[in-house]
Amino acid sequence: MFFRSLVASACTLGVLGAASYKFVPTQVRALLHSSVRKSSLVEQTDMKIELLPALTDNYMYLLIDEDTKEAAIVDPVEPVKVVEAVKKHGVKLKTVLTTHHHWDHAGGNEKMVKLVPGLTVYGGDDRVGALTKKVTHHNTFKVGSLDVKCLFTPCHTTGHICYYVTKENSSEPPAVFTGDTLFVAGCGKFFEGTAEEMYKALIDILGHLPPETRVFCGHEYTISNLKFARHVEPGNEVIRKKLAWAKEKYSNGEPTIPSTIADEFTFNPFMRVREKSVQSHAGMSDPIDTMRSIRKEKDGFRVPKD
Ligand SMILES: N[C@@H](CCC(=O)N[C@@H](CS)C(=O)NCC(=O)O)C(=O)O
Ligand SMILES: [Zn+2]
Repeated sequence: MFFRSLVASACTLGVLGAASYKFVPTQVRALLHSSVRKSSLVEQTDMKIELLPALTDNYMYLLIDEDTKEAAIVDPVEPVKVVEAVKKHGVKLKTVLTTHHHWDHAGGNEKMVKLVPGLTVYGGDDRVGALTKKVTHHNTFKVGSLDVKCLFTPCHTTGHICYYVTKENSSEPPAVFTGDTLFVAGCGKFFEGTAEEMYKALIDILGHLPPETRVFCGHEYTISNLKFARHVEPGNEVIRKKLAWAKEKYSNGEPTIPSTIADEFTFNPFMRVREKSVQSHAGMSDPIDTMRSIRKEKDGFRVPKD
């Protein structure tokens, strides 16, 4: 686990900014660019979403409108990989969707717009590189025939945006790109926000999306998140089953993403702060106090080996 501790925090580098990345030794940088993780494709008749692994545990997502073959890329931190995927699918890349300004998400924007001139770059924070359209809660726009709605979810950062994607009259599930707000079985650290804000983001905003909505998050943290979830709710069988499934996926280099909003309510402790089992673990009776308490606990949690 030397590898993990060495490269643990692309996000920390993000907080420090791109300049500090220059001082990371070359060997470590090479490790950051893992190539063993497989990409994968979620195919619907209305939209396709290619999961593109980036850095150690980040994801970029290529969103394709099947009707017009127009595409958007979420958090293109490795723009060359994006260009390759765009060529492979034969689509027109028009849009960049930036979830937040951290380096491991927005750090590729400047290069992305150089490689593909004319892109519209969306984001909710002036700190986002190459930003052309600043958005806030419930702003909407199109990617081809797909509708994108911005969900303002400040807490991990003050300008964090999730992107909710639907297609009119479709019988297939919508998609939401949750960046570092909602992870599979976890949530982002509260770098610039409060438990109240994360409660609003997870329960009031994301939690009210249609339950079948597919969740595409910013990092592959599922195994460590589920180990913490198991610690919070040792008696929750859904968590144990999901952990066994996630370990199997991970060992094959396959993503554990997407999940759904409905599934998150069954195993994600931060989505379950209204449950008695989670509240009693925290020694709290209020959901927001529970959110604050378990986030603090997870910040210092030593992830067990098994
Ligand atoms: N715990 C992370 C460490 C890296 C980290 O702090 N990541 C940021 C996002 S870049 C975060 O919000 N992590 C959520 C968490 O640790 O629960 C891991 O599993 O590798
Ligand atoms: Zn991140």
